Amino acid sequence: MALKRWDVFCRVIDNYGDVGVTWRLARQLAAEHARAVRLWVDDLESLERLCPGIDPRLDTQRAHGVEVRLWNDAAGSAQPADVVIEAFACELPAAYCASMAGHAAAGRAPVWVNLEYLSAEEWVSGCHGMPSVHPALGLTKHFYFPGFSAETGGLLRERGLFEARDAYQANPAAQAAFWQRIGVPPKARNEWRVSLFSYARAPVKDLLTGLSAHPHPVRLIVPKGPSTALVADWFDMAAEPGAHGSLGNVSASIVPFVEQPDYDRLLWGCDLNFVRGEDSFVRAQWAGRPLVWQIYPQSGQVHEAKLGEFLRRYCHGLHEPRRQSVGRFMALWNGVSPGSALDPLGLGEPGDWSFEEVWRGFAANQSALRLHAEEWAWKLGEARDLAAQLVEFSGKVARNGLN
Ligand code: TRH
Repeated sequence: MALKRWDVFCRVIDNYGDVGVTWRLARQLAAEHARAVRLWVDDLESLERLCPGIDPRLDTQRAHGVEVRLWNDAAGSAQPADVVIEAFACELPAAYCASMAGHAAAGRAPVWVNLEYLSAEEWVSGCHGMPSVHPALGLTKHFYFPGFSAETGGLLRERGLFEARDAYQANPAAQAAFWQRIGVPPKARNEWRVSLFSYARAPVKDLLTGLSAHPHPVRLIVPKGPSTALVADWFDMAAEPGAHGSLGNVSASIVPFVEQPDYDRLLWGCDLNFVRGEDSFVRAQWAGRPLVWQIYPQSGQVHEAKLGEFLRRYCHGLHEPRRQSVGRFMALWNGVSPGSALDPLGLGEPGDWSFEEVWRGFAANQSALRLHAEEWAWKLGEARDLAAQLVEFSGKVARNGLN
């Protein structure tokens, strides 16, 4: 069975992660797997930020080989595709589900997959691929978990991504052209470039204090977002793209929120990247450069276990004191409390470490952390990418009649 037609449903809860992941997946399914993909999004303005070619006034449009549809009330009456991806439990329209049941009754059940959020936690391997039968309709939905181990659904990674990254990182002229295009001054000698994409609660002022003590020039590059006001305040400059400020050794540039492929270039061209959520977090890993992750906060502090499990994997093989400086710095950046899920990492009591001291250790270890980040990317890149695995998984479900 060809399973040619795919529907991907995305509800934007907040920020850009939900649409960021589904837009990336939809493009890859179309470009690399020749699937006819419809991406249903309930908030086209958010998608427009990632892809300025999108016109939020249009209910239907094509972009990058994908049919982009506004998820409005009319979506329920669409004919179900061969494979239906429900991203992050976004709840398909009831009428659409009823049509899926109709197709199933006629022996043409669509493959129905719930794409879950990324987590490095162990339990994910056990739940990846699990079926669940809809109580009223009798349709089977499968849970698909992205992840870091071979027993999970993998990570989104486009074909040729590493080759494109390596070519870019080896090409100073291409980098200079990119920085100029987004309004960042040319790189000074010995300059350390740091990108900053974070949530509002990140201790940005502590970071700026830490950066001020750096022995070489530093340029902080901040795409417009929650941290821009704090940075602008520090440098006494406008909080708008195109603004630049300097204080001692540290300069800052506010840049526009760039389109998704440009954000990769931004990460590839920096020496250290502060990222958040899910998709920028994965992209920073593919960049092969040191990263600091601000995890999306969840109620009941459940995100702390996710952070701890990622750190356990990421820091494996890193020698002291690097392991400790990475662990402690990410704990501080995330405001993780004492006695938390990070305890098994043996980082000691957070009360005992100051931001300034931990930052100093983290900054001093950057050369070793860069090698580590390169190796980490290569190691992760040995696994098959999420889109390829998802295509195979859907084929299996259809063939085995498990849907
Ligand atoms: O924006 P995020 O915080 O998104 C989320 C959502 O909050 C979601 O509800 C939550 O569940 C999830 O995180 C874990 O972070 P994320 O995932 O990194 O998404 C940001 C997207 O924006 C990503 O696709 C990269 C893209 N981006 C650009 O294209 N250009 C830019 O300039 C920047 C800064 C980001």
